[in-house]
Amino acid sequence: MKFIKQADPEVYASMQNELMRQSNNLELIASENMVSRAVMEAAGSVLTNKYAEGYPYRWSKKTGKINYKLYGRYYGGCEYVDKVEELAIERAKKIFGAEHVNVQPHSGSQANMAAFFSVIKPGDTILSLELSHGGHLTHGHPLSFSGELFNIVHYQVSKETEMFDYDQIRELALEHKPKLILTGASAYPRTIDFKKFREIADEVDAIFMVDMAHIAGLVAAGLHPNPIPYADIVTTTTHKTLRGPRGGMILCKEKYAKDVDREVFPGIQGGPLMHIIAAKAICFKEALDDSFKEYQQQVVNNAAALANALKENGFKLVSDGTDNHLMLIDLGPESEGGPSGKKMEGALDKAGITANKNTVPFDTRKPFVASGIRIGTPAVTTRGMKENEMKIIAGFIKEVKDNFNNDEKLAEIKVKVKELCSKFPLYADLVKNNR
Ligand code: DSN
Repeated sequence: MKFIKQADPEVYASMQNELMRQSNNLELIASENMVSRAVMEAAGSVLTNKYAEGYPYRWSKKTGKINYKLYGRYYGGCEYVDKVEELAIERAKKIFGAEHVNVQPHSGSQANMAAFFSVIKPGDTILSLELSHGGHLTHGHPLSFSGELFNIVHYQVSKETEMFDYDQIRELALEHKPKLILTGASAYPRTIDFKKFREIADEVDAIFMVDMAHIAGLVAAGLHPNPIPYADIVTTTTHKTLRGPRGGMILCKEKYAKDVDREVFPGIQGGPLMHIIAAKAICFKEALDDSFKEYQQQVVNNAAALANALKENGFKLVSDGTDNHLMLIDLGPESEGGPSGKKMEGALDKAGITANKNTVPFDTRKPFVASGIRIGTPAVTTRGMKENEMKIIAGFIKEVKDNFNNDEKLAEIKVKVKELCSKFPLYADLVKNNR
């Protein structure tokens, strides 16, 4: 970062501090990961200079299919970025078996917005998972565009199992006749049965949409059922388990392809971020390699090992465990006297462990305080940690909980965390060069 260091020492200092935070801390935020140097290089490349409104293809009048030989941009000089976007699209189609892919959404939220606009209209009814039960803001929260523009009906998880109750979802669908049924979650530790959702959607003649942002890497590796065969339209981010740059993507059946393209551009976005699309293309190449499958298997194995070790340490987990890359610790209600999610998040931070507070189903605390902590294994697995380290991490989390008000003790744990992290170096050359 020699140019940043010279041009802007203040930004440089913060970036340097962030590098060291990522290097010295245990990153357990379930939606975060650490990208390869190739992905990072693309995200910081000359492609940031290029305007490329439009697409690297046009729809052929003859065949009705996309044709990469036809110029589909509103700017000249796009011949090289065209190739990059084509590579990203074709690789994503191959990974997930999708009929059509749009790699231009700047984020998961924008992917969701464009997806909704492609298939339904403002005022239509959406049936989706409630945020406090593991859903996402853009799945209909009143403060999100989704809640403002659409009529939202939410399903929740079962009070007994803390898992999806497909009978309840079906009943709500029959009662409210939604135009669109949406599944996918930010904090749901269990496998989602897309076939059941499809059957419910068919029964009420609804569009079926899946937001697979959290599990996309697992899906790519065949470790979670693929929603593509069942859903009309699927959205994802590329930076979570998929381990690419921060961004979004839409995958859909061919019959929705033109509408999706039109809603992304010019519907809700202007120029695509070509440097990020290059980084997505590289991420997809990595995802097609056998080593990616091994990585995802280890993510799942580590999550299972961490969940077991947490339970052995006396923690209660939402739904009693995990099938995927994440788990939710239920810290119990205020009356039990333990820390809230907010307090625990702060204590973990002081110990060099990064996670986020999260509501648990039927939470009695406010969302900003919350009674849960969400934990995921994608980032620590990228660093090379395995089951043995998961046991050590569970021990750290237990120590933090037992000492959440004791800053001295938390500082002692932080030293142990740093020692563990030093055995699994992250961006070692960057750390060395910038010290
Ligand atoms: N998807 C959220 C998360 O899981 O952290 C962020 O939008």
